[in-house]
Amino acid sequence: MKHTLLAAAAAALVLGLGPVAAQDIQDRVIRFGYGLNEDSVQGRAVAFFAEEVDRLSGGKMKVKGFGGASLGSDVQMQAALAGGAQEMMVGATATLVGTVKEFGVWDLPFLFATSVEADAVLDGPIGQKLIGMLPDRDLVGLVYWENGFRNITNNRGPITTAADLEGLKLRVMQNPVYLEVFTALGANAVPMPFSELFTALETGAVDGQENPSTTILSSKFFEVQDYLTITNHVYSPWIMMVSKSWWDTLSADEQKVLMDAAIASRDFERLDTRAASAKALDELKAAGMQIVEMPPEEIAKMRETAQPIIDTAIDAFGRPLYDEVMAELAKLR
Ligand code: KDG
Repeated sequence: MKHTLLAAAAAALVLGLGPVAAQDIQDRVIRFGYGLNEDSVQGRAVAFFAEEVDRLSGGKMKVKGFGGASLGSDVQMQAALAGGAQEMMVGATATLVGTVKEFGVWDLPFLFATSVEADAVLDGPIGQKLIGMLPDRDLVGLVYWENGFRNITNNRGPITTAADLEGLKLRVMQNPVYLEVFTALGANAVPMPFSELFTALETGAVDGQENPSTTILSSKFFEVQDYLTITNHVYSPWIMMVSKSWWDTLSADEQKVLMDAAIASRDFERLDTRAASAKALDELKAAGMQIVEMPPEEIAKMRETAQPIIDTAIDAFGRPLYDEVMAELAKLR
């Protein structure tokens, strides 16, 4: 080993590459689970992360992506990471609220108005403060990715008013705010893991669902859904996480490789999802979906109906945190 390092250092000096820092990096295989398809924003970003980790570790750290919820749902993977049975995952912050209640702030309807706001707050001190709450639950958060602004699809008919949600059997994420907001709007809200959603739509077990347009496209929901209504009713983040028991076995060099690759993958994913989102509506229209926008006055009715549920959620995770987020947003607006 010593001779190898000396040879590398000599070669680097000859080539003018400067001293080669000896890195404490072992051969490792890292199982990285995610819920969307391999050919999705999530899948492409995991592949990018894997390439970055391979490059930064000199080929020693190998990330194996497992898409399509093949390692389980978001909630199941969170448990696997906490138990040390899986190394990494990316999933919705909305499904973390049962583990760290403060993560409920990110999925409040109508919290963020733009991706610029979301990036600034999530990557800023408040986003990092919440990430700092994860190690107590045996999880390590690295970065936030963008899932995106969520829209409603269904098979019953065009939804152009808040009242049109009445009686709609709507799948929602496993999060109390989503459940209670759509229930208050008159829908028959059904919490369900993402991995069961396509079949539920295909069989008619549910009439509709809500997700960003990029997910509606990459998950081929257009094959089983006729109508799309643009509501942008909530900005939904993803979070990349590591098993803390495994993270603690890594050297500082190995942790830096993962962190540096995570930051690069965050920037890649946000560019990719925003480019994909700009094209998704045209592609969904070409695939046969009827697309309408919810008029502003109807969005206002949705916000009014949602407000009591939002207030209850804020009290549950703590109004000071909400006020801190709103103060940050006020600086940006
Ligand atoms: O595993 C898939 C989830 O990470 C993500 O897509 C969550 O938006 C989500 C949904 O509707 O479940």
